[in-house]
Amino acid sequence: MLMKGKRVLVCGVANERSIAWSIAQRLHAEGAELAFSYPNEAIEKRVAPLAESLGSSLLMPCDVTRDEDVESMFATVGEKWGALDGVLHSIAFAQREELKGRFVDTSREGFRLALDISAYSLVAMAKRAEALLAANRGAMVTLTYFGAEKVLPHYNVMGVAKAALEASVRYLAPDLGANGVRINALSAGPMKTLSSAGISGFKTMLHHHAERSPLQRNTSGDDVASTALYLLSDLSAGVTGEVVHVDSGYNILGM
Ligand code: 0WD
Repeated sequence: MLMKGKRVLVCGVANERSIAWSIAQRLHAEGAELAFSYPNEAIEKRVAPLAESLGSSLLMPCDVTRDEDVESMFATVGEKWGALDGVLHSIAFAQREELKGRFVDTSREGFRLALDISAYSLVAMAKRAEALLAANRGAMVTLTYFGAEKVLPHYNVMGVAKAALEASVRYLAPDLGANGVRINALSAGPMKTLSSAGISGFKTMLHHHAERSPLQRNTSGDDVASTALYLLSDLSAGVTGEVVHVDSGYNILGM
């Protein structure tokens, strides 16, 4: 049991298809005690029964666009638990109209919102999580995608947001590392979830990935959960600031 006696805050479960949900289940199976957050009441209704099914009694509101929400979430964790072993950031958002057509048409507001929710939120969370994680030499993990590195059709402003997210992981690593806290990104292959449904042509991406990737299959929730477990447990004690690809090897291809 790699996570026995460890406490992890999971942010970004929207429903049972969420990547964060696959990870939460694996952490629980390895003995972790979990807390969850939700951004609004509609998602609270879906997350509450899921959290309960894993014996979690700590469920907190947190819309990451609001500093006061992030502040009060970590204050609550501090009051209830005193310290943390892990934080999972599995959050991203872009307006639907930005995920189709030409990137050059991205609006100022659409750009701001995507970067705020998908990249800055990690920095805002790291700032408040640091002291709680330092007590247990804990770790943070965020979810990213290949669209940060290369151009993919329709990923548009989200690719730019993921590039900012990955650079933020690198810049956060020495800050947090000085207190014994690690932070890494997990770059997952395309998976069918609520968020990915908003990307125009997503089915074609899935098909292409299964056909062309070295492992000749799509990425599963179990694939991602296993690597997240590694990154949140002591198995990766010497690893920080990395982007680890869990994509059936797709990113190594030239053609
Ligand atoms: O193919 C995919 N699905 C991939 C996803 C491949 C590689 C990476 N990722 C990333 C996503 O970009 C994201 O960072 O994984 C992360 C999780 O995405 P997911 O599991 O695919 O999607 P979903 O189940 O929708 O969870 C993302 C959640 C939101 O869901 P909705 O669908 O309601 O937007 O992020 C949360 C919310 O729960 N979220 C917020 N949380 C707090 N404050 C906010 C917010 N303002 N906005 C969205």
